[in-house]
Amino acid sequence: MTQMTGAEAMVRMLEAHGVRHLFGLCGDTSLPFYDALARLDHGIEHVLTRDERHAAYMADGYARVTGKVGVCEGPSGGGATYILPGVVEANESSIPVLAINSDISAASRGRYTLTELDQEALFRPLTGWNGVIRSATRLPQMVREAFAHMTSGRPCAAHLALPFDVQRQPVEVADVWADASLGRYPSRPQGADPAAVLAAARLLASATRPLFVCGGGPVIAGAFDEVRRLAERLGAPVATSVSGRGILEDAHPLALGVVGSNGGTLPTREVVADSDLVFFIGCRAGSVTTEKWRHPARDRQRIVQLDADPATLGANYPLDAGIAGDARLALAQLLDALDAEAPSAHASTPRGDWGSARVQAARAAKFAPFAELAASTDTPLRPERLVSTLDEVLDPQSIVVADPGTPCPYLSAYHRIERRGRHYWSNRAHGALGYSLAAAIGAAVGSPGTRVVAMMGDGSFGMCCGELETLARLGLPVTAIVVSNATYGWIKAGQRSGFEQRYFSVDFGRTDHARVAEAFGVRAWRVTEPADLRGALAAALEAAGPNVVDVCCQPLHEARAPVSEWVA
Ligand SMILES: Cc1ncc(C[n+]2csc(CCOP(=O)(O)OP(=O)(O)O)c2C)c(N)n1
Repeated sequence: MTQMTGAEAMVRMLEAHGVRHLFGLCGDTSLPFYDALARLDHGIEHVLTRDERHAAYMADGYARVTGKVGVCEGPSGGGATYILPGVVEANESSIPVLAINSDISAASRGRYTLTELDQEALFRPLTGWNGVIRSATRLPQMVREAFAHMTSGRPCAAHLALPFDVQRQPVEVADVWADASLGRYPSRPQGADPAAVLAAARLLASATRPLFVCGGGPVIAGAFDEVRRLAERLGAPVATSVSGRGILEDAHPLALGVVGSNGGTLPTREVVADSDLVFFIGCRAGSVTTEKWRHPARDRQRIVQLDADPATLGANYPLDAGIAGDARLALAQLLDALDAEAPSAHASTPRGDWGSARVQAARAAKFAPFAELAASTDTPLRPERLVSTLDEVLDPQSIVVADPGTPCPYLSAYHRIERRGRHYWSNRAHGALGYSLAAAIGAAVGSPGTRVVAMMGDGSFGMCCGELETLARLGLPVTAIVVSNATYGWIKAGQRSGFEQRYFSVDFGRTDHARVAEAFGVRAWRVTEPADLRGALAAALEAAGPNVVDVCCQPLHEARAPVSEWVA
């Protein structure tokens, strides 16, 4: 056999890039592709989802825990528009997700064919790379291009449209090959310009109160040792964005935790404000992490930035030094440069009360009021009690995914990270409600045997509960915790703090989420009394399969959430 069909070639190209899981849902224009998946022996497991949006979120969660490209698929028309939100989140979060939508045949274009839409134009501004495969002879090369773009430089999402007729056209077998290393990320990490490294090293060495703010970049790059060694050498507190959680375990004396408007607290903000040099590592210095560019302040602190994407450097702050490069490689170069410049000086000597002493004081000030509220037996149950009890019963090997609303600020601030790596995250690019359940399913597929917790508000639950069927069918060890407060609490809190409590169109009815879960065949607990919480959570986390814990919680507008705009 010297030829195969386009559909078969797509399956073989995915296989050749090391793809083992494919999340998605069927459609008329996908039939040849599905038939190839059914007929060929390829080792790819197809995970049938109930919505393309969640297929993309699953691919995202899968990519975050495996270090591999996550792949999702759906049909033309609605399949393409529905898959889009997950592709956008992955792209902006630097997570390599490949979305494939089948498409109508070339001959059907412009004839009011059902599901016709311009997929190329739709995905162009929202992916790092995309294209319509207009001829099967181009298919192998286009798949290779997609993988190369997704996993090199700043990782990104890619989209391929696979027309129906192309799925049936012939492809030469000899053209079907791949560089399997492009199936993982970062695939082609690049070191930094030595002159830029030297300039940054000199600034860091001369700072008296240096502080790091790590984004998701060093986590993606696997720069765990490099960040720790550099921080210890300089005695620098290590703060993170929400996406940077896990770069250092919380038990490390220099781990300051999250800073910014979502999960940051006044004590941690003060450490940022008191530093004389802030080093953004794989962090874009966006609005949330910097509290709208107020912390750090442009005029009082020196700023150094390192990023895999050169365009990010200096986008938000004028830089005293900027380094373009992979965080793991560039930080190793920085350590070497510091050794060469000043072999003995600045060797892990905390300066005055800077460094670990300052971090410990800030952590104590941050956690004291939290612990007080966590001990409260008030009804409805306080979010502090929920997060604190979860950490008491959670196996540290677990993975936790947070939706926006109550989960993101509370978990980002107070959930204890016991080991380095991507074990906790939230969808911080767009913060769309309804992400965590599907991302947790993807993470559970990618990390077999690991308990994965998805914490969501009831607003999020309403946007994702259809995937409880997928969860029940797969029997995965996912625990969904629903913060039930019958309101879009985050927005209501904004109406309270910024609009004189003129509450408008934010409250909805109370759902019994446990009964909904049971209807899908998922075991569930409903908790209304604080005294019952621990038992329910422990039972859910110990159980073998999927489950839901519905917790009636204090709404955000009445709580003391770590959200700086409301605290102020
Ligand atoms: C898809 C989407 N629509 C709207 C928003 C705006 N938004 C941000 S937080 C929030 C309320 C969240 O409500 P819920 O999930 O019930 O959690 P709570 O804040 O009550 O804890 C809304 C509507 C969003 N983030 N995503």
